[in-house]
Amino acid sequence: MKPFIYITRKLPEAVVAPLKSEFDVEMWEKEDAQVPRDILLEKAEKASALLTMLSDKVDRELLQNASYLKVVANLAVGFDNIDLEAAKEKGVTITNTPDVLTETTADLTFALLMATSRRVVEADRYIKEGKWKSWSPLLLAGTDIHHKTMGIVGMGSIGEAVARRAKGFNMEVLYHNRSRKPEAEETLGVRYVSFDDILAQSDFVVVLAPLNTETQGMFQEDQFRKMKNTAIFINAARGAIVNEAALLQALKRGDIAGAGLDVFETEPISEDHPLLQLDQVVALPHIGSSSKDTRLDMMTLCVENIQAVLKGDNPKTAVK
Ligand code: 8YV
Repeated sequence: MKPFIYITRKLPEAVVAPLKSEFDVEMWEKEDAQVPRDILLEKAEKASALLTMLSDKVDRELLQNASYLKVVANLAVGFDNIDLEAAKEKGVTITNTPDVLTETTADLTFALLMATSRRVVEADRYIKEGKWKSWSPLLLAGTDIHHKTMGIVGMGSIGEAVARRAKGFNMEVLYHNRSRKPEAEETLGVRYVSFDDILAQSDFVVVLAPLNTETQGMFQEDQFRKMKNTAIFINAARGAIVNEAALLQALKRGDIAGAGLDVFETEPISEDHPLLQLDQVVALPHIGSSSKDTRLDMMTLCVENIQAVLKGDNPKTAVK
């Protein structure tokens, strides 16, 4: 019997063809719904490999009953949906998709920053709703980006790629990270400061940290109060790093001026969520890495990682 591989979303045939020639492959086919938990558990019990998304919980319960499982290839650089400790105990290799999505995610982060500060979405809505009747000097006046200060929270490779873009806009770039990055300081001219200094000094606070026990709930009412009231908050990392109720209040009170969000505490966020009713919020449906080329590269990397592990080789990008 061929080893069984379960893929939790419909992926293009060309991407999965190399797996299908060697293994028994099944995909969740519905594009408008994610695979229900009971089906995922049932498939995992038979699978040698799973190709998963962030929205699939690969927890102890799933891993304990997955007797044949050798590898979980997560279609994301983040792996906060996976219990790494339980996977290690069970000898299951976890892989992610770093590097291939770095530049694309940095592009989107910058797009979000620009859209929020220059009110691009509001302006588009304004013109399409037929509101553009005359020109006035302060029509949809936004906030400048150039020569301002960006504070990056989480200086991994995506943080560095965003810093490089910021430097092209003549911005000063501060960063806060678990560990200092001397090479980035030297090559990019970024400056390490405390988290409180990021909050106090930045015109743009940009969150690009992974979600873990240290970063969960890092932004509460206090943190927003410490920010400039002209500041714009950008989150392209994980919703749970931020207390969303505190963010909403900060925006309503005017503690900060705006927010660009690609991620939310609960995804998909409901359309009547109060954050989405604010003009100073630009919201995106978690599309940081979503360019056609990059998503294809991510999927291909997942397939290669599965092939490697099932052949007994080391995968390209195992999570350590
Ligand atoms: C994922 C992401 O592609 O890589 C990550 O960690 O957040 C995105 O790039 C997306 O969430 C699909 O799993």
